Amino acid sequence: MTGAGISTDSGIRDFRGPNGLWTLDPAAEKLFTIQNYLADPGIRRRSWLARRENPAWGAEPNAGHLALVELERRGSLRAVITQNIDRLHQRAGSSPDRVIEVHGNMVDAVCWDCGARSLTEDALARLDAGDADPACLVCGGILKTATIMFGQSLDGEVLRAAAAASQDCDVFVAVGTTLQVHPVAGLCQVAVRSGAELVIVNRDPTPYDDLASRVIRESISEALPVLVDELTA
Ligand code: CNA
Ligand code: ZN
Repeated sequence: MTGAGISTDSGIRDFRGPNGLWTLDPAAEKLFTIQNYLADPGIRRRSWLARRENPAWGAEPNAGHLALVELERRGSLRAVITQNIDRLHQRAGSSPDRVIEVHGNMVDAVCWDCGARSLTEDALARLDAGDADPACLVCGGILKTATIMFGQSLDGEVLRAAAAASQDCDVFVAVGTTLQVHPVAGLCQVAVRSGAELVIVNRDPTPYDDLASRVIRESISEALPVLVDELTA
């Protein structure tokens, strides 16, 4: 299971690490709350601007993402459960049907009112053309990226797939996540209860470190290739 920390070496900041978006600017958190997004056109405008500036659009996968592709190539990957919305696992070469995006993705957009799906890229083109808060082209409703904001519930089917994978593995590796966002963080416990070994690869301590048989505090892009070799030796 991966979090924002696997993508920092691709130039995408995390939220809660030492240089994290929220660590440096705690007020940014309110951009990510669904109630604020729905209620306040000003927040939506800021949110679309932030999306447009997101470094993920121009980022390339790093050695951490590639290590998980290699784990799959060696036949040892059950799934990549990711909290990330940046699509870098798929772009690195992980099979899309093995990547479980528990917090959605930023490439797709969805209408809050009618559920119509579109591309974020198209909304950003409208933004560039002067529409600061692009509405749904089908019903005029509120458009947002297909990401899960605070206050939104997770997709039940996606969460079930993540829980099933957690119950069905020998080793559960939590990579680059503070394990503070629930219910996803609880998957560590689900895996351990089902008999899996828990390995944590994260620079900062997490609430699940005591449950882990190994905690690796090194750089993810350096440590993950080594770990993959060890796990498949
Ligand atoms: P987080 O809470 O920001 O934690 C990231 C953790 O990774 C921190 O503990 C860091 O110390 C650690 N870390 C960062 N870089 C490295 C590195 N190179 N080597 C070792 N450790 C490192 O992120 P979580 O994923 O736990 O939080 C969940 C949120 C963040 C999810 O909803 C994501 O959608 C959201 N997010 C995603 C992205 C992305 O898609 N790339 C970016 C920022 C935030
Ligand atoms: Zn609509």
